[in-house]
Amino acid sequence: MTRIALITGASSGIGKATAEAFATAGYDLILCGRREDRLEQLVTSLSSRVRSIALSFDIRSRKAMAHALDSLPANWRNIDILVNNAGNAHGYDPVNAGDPDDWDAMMDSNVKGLLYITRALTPGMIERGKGHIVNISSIAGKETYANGTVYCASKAAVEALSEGMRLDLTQHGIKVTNIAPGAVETEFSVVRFKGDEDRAGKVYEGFEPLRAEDIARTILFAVSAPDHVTIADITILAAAQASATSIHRK
Ligand code: 8X3
Repeated sequence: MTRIALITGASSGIGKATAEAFATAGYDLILCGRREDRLEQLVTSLSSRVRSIALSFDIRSRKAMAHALDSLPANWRNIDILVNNAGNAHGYDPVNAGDPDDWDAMMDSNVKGLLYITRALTPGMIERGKGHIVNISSIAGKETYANGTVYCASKAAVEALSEGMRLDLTQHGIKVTNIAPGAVETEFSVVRFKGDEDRAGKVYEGFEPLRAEDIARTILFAVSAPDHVTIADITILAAAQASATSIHRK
């Protein structure tokens, strides 16, 4: 039977690449994000391969999320896989100078949004006795670096949530996978540096960064594991990267 996967943050980057990888594996896809036009384009581009549906809402709003999920047709409600990918870094400052609006944005999407949608989908998974949640964390959740303190804290929270969800949900047949990527070249740094493309480009200079597809392939690997296997935690770094801040540049 075809499995249904819901991906948050599907309009670009790792989320979009995951939609494409899942399409090659034949999953039905619920593509969530804020940018409706991009989601609709993705639905159209996948339409020859799989059934997919766009759900446009801001993960930070519980109300908008509930409204979007309520609009799902009955045959889209038995969601097997939740990929908690939505999230971003906003700003790059020491705590004494950071913008609290940036902190709110990171905590509200990376941590609270992830929790809201997990809370919404897990009762159904429990009822059906199966499910798989993939949380996209970061190397920043395992190592804290200067100027990224709040982003790192939000991802450290994702690490804790993955562990805790596994403790809470394993008894119900739900698998939880935590994936922690290193330097992936997407819109990530452009968003972090508030549209400064030159500054963002420098982050990936002198080495070959990870691509969104590298993470997507790993997510697909985790959800394709046999029933008796849980891929609990994977850290993926660029080959030139030894830690969050140690990158061998030419
Ligand atoms: C993105 C990885 O190291 O740029 O989550 O924070 S890093």
